[in-house]
Amino acid sequence: MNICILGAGAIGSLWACYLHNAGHTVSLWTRGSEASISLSLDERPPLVFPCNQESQLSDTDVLLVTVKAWQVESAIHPIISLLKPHCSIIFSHNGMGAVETVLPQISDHPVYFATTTHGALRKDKNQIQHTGQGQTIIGSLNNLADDQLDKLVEAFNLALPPVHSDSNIGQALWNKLAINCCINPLTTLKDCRNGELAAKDTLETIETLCIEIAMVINAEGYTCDKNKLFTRTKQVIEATSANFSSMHQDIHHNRPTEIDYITGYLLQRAQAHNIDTPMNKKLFDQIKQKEALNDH
Ligand code: KPL
Repeated sequence: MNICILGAGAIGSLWACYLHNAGHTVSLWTRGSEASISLSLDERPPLVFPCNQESQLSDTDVLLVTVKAWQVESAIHPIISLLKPHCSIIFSHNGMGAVETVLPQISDHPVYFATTTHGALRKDKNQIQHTGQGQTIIGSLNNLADDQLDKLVEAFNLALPPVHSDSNIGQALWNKLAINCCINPLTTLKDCRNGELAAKDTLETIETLCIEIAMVINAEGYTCDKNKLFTRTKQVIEATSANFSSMHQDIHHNRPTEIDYITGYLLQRAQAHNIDTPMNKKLFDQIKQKEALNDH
């Protein structure tokens, strides 16, 4: 397939290398004007990808959008008219609420969401490290997408397994969002690695967050048990103990965070159901204050 990756960050670059190695023709699309980008995956010889080539974009079968939630609209808007009619569009980012804003503009395309737990680190512009094996779940976001879901899952699974399809992608997204609501703001405010959240007083805060989050997820019509969520959060804290969360890294590098699409999305849905979520609100306000001190 001809695959274009919109956004050459850590996860986008990781997929670019693995999809290329699986035999696909991969190009990149970035904010810059460079005509090619060289990427080495885990000390392997560099691969050179064409970049920002309109001819390549107009022949793309699959557009994989790996920019952050807050960049989705501005990144995809200028290129929609360049895509061929049946080009599949797969979004993959932390958080919820961003794709809804662009769905009406791309309703002629099969649209999917992919959520992944792979760890990737962009060591510099040309070096990408696969820091943690994970898995990927892909689900359809519109009716047009259902027909080709299996074919896409098979192609992505051959490139970087395991990849599964999920007919209830909303549940998978809420599961991920719940974990991000617990880990990302706290690691950012405490300026620590994920593992340090296992301290007793922090776990009490996380337990309160889980109670609030489970109420919202249930009100949205999805399944969430507060005790299971607490246990799963502790497992992720342990499994990713040496990592700095993505929100911690954003603040550290003076970038905007995804808070509006993580805790912010939870608060919006809580308000719609008249559910009180004071602990999540407190963390949201504190991250907003920290973000305002960044000059981006
Ligand atoms: O997804 C993550 C993130 O940092 O955004 C977790 C699961 C918290 C791992 O760091």
